[in-house]
Amino acid sequence: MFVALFDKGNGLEKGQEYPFHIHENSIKNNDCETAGFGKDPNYKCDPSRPDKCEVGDLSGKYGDLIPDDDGNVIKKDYDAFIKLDGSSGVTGRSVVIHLSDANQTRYDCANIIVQNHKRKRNLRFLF
Ligand SMILES: [Cu+2]
Repeated sequence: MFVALFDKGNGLEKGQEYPFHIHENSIKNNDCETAGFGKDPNYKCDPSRPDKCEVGDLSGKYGDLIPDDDGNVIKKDYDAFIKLDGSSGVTGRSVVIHLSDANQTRYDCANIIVQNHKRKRNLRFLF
């Protein structure tokens, strides 16, 4: 499955790195705290062994988001472990972008909406 992340730059700053993960819940009332649990903060995955990574640890597998001069981020990667449906699927969950601070402050978030479901090939996160 292709994971595509496209950020139109709503305040992301050049020179900063932003971790991002899939979180367990969908977001309610535009409050990123309602996304619930994301990555285990005590587990760091090895990008060369994505099969050992938490499925939702996108920055662990593919690196943090690094904005360009205009604050835009386009990140695309093939991920063989993310599924759309089922108990471990991403449908109904969310993506959270964090600051690289000690608290992993939740900077922004969005619900995952599956498009082109017939193709089951393309997952896009739009912020
Ligand atoms: Cu997270």
